[in-house]
Amino acid sequence: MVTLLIIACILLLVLILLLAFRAHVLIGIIKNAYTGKVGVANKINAIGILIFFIVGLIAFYFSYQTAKPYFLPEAASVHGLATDRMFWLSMTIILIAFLVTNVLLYTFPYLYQYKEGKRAYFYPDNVKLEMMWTLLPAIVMTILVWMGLKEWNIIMDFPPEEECVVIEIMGKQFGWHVRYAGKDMKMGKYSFNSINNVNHMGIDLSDPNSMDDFCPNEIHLPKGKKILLKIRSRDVIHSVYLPHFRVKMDAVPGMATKFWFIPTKTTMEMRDQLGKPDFNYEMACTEICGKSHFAMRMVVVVDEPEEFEKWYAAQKPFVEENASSLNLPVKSKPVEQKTDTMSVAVEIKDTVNLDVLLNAKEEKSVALHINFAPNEFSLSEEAKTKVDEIYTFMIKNKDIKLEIDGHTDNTGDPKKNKELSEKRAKAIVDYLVSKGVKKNRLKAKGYGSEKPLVEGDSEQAKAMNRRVELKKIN
Ligand SMILES: [Cu+2]
Repeated sequence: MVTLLIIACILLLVLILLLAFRAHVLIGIIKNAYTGKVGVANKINAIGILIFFIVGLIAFYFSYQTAKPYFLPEAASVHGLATDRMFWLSMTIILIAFLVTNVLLYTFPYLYQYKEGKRAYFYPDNVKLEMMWTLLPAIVMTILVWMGLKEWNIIMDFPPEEECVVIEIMGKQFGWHVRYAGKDMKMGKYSFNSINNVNHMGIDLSDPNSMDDFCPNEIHLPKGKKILLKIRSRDVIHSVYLPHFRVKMDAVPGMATKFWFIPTKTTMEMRDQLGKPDFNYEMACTEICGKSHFAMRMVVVVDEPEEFEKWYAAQKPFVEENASSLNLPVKSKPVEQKTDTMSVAVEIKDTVNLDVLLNAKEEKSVALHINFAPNEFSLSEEAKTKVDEIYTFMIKNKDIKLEIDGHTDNTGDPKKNKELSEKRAKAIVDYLVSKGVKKNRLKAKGYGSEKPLVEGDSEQAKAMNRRVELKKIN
């Protein structure tokens, strides 16, 4: 940084010197003191231009070296390696052309500066030279375009869906939702009419194929297998960006786009290669889509195929996980209503303002009413929408650490309530960590029904007491 600043200062100084000499000549003309002879300023100009070029080249080199640590590592996909090769080939050719033209441009004023008695050579045209500098770039361009087109055709040659792991991606302000086809390997239909604050992707719940589709919090991909992304957007244009795989495709409202690729390195292999044990692949949004655009991040995990199979088999279908919020009967297991019900008989609508925590004293806490299904501790899609606000808050305020306390109402066994509240608090922490918040910034605690917010047994009081509290910790 300091080096760059020094170089910038030197360049500025050279520019000021050149301007000063020019001003000196012009003032001479105005004052009639100018004799019309080419003075020493001409020589100094020529040397100045040369120095400008040399200092510029050194700055160019240093800026490259400074930026190098931020370059992406070697691509982790098959087509990524090919596109990177294309990129660096183009860069090399551009660099050569840049050096040749600029060396000529900056050295000629010095070599051919004014000398007494020397006259300029009149050189109107040279057909051979003109043919060369027209044809050479044309041929190089044609070869580059032809190579690029060949790669592009491979990228755009989609394999049949049956050969791929299909992942549906939905972008919305501000987050991603993804869906896998479930055990039957058939993705259910979707319709924008079905979209609500639980069913973010508009999954058509009347389609039998939708029944086992699942919507995880992070994307898992099997190494070496074909991945097909089917991309949609709910509101504005977003852009699916998986930088390490060199995947980028816009998510456009009203139309489905797609991209396919083959990942070649597992998360573990990449961590070893980079020497960063906490490295994670990610899916980001690369379209400036609104004020919380930066929060559109989802962790991507590349597994060995066997691990992927295990993960896939362990996922719970969307309809099962959100049965209570979707008002669907739960088929898989009967619900025992003995502990804290978390029923939605009375729903508390929070207006979340987490900013009050920023300058608050230790004991200040903010209560959030997040609905869980009875006896359940996994987060429904509706709950995730609320937790996403905590995520956005934590990403904006990088230094803040939070304690997440789970509270239940006083229905049922206090011991079980305490366990349940702890699991719910932990589920929130796990979700935030899965989105990329550092683990050491979060703490989960469960209080069960020990610390009610309000006294009483009314449904309203119970609903008020079923909550999560956020506290700032140091
Ligand atoms: Cu976006």
